Amino acid sequence: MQKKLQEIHNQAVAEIAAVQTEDELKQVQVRFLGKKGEMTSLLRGMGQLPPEERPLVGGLANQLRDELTNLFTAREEELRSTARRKAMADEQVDVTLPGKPPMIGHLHPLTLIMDEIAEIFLGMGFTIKEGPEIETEYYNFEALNIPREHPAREMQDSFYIRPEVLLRTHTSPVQIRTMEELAPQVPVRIIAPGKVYRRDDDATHSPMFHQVEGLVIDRDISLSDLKGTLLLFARQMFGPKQQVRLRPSFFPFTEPSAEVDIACVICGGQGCRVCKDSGWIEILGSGMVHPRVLELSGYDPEEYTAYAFGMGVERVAMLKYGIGDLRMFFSNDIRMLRQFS
Ligand code: 2NM
Repeated sequence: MQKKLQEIHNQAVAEIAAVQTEDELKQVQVRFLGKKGEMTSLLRGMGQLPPEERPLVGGLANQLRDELTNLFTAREEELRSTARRKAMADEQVDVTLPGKPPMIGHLHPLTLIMDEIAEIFLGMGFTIKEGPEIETEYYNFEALNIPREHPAREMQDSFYIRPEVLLRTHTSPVQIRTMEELAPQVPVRIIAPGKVYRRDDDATHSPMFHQVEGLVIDRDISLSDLKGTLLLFARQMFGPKQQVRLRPSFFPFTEPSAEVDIACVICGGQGCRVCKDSGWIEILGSGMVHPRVLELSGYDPEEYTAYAFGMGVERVAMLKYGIGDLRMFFSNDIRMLRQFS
């Protein structure tokens, strides 16, 4: 019996030392001290002993049970604190490590150029006007003196939503709405920046693009006011020595009409691929607002004159940044966009 107690002791000590988790320890504890465990069955066997040996063996068994209970408690505490230390080591953060810099967004190059254009005209006393991108034929064509048979009216050039309703093909409807709103007040000095839509899609045309158009109405506004204003614009946009020239052109809504060229920003006027060896690049359409357009929107053409102009923002951005393909602005390639942060 005493030998058996010694064996249980040795066995338990070895197993307690070997376990690595509290669960394993619990299983060992049940096996040795539980109701159906080694100690219980040993104490049950006491009945077989001669009565005079029982007190001694009983005392030794109690002693062993107390000793094992203490060992289990001590080992449990040890495993618990090891687990706690490991959890804390896993959670440890080195606060001296450099952080991961967050990705910071920025304005799109077209927005930057549009803001820059707006800023130049704001500096000359213009205010900004906006209007709907879905327009009626009246504001988009009729009020601009664009006749029904005009090629620009053809279905294949515009996005129609339903008869007489379409996505605006230029921002001129904003000028018309402004004239209706303000007539016959003068002076009017506004620019209308925004998105416009045409059924085109290649290296130089996108179905959606951006325009900034301008309108100035007052008494005695002349073509020289137009030229002076656009020369100032070109010099602030492309440099103080920038030259401009006006070339006769035609638009239904202006008379006379002029295309505005700037000396080629790529070759400085020497002749290159971009300016097709002419030394000049077209950046704007412009003209004196047609008397019929003024009259339709409430301004007496006998009393007031006006000039207007329109430019493509993508075109200005391509020239300013030396970008060859318009589709670069809409492909959202992060390597391209990052260059404008
Ligand atoms: C252009 C060229 C010439 C223009 C005319 C008007 C309005 F509404 F006042 F008549 N707005 N914009 C105009 C004139 C636009 O873009 C190439």
